[in-house]
Amino acid sequence: MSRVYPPVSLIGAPTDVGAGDRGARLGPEALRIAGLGEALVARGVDVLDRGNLDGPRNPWQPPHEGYRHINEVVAWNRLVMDAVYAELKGGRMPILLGGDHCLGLGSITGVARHCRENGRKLRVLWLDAHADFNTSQVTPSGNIHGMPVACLCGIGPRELTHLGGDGPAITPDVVRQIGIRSVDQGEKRLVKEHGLEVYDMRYIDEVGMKRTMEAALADMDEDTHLHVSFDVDFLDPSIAPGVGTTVPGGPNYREAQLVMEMIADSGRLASLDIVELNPVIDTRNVTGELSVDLVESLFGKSTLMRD
Ligand code: Z70
Ligand code: MN
Ligand code: MN
Ligand code: MN
Repeated sequence: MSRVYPPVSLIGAPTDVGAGDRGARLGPEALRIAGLGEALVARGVDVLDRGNLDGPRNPWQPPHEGYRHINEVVAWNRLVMDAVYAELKGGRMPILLGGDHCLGLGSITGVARHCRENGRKLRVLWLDAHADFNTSQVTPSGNIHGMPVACLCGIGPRELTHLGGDGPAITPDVVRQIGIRSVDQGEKRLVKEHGLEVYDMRYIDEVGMKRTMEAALADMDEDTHLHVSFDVDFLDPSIAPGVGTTVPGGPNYREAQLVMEMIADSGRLASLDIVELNPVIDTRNVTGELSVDLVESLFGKSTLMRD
């Protein structure tokens, strides 16, 4: 299926305030150097690089009352929420260049507001090794990049669950998680309690990626806004070493390409996060380059068919 894409805006959010390792603050630049903008232009997409947001530095402190750097996390997420919302309002597709995954909170809160105001149904695909559904009670680390999905669903501290002002951004039924293979003990209970739709690696191994994606993309229509939150640690570490938290047993190159191609074929992609790329840990930006490769597929690049 060919599709004319709306104009895209790249938004850099160079921070790792939510992460357990420093380096994701360099993600936006690594994605640019890997040729993200040029690759989209080559796909025929109109691209504007808005540059980087400018938030507080990473104070690199231990957790306080269960959270690390909550004030800085709030500040960065406000900036991201406003920037993402403004692009959608202006008729452009925001691509958030993280930055760690705590920024998914701001990004999706901005997207949810746009959807509410325009009567659009939201679907969130969360591509990740982790469920990111921790709270201060159950987190092993206090790192807020392990909490954004819970916060989006209204579970967490008020500053984060009410980032958009008037209550949680989404309900759990909006979310489809794919590639999950690391969930903490208490987090597991919460994920079940709230009925998240999780396609973990066991499911993918048994059923295959094609049928997994068919299920995750089912029941969307022309009123659906599809947001993809792509944590690069979704990918198997053998192809994507440049992330803070590698977890073995992730999707391989071909499975990852299929994921992106099937999202492209759905024709519903309307906003995107690329997060957790850590060039300090990477090998010659291979993970940045792979991410760009996958984004090309997400924007309809294919070998012969449907180009
Ligand atoms: C763990 C925690 C996490 C990303 C690591 C890890 C969370 N569940 N998320 N890397 N992207 O500390 O909460
Ligand atoms: Mn729109
Ligand atoms: Mn994540
Ligand atoms: Mn992750």
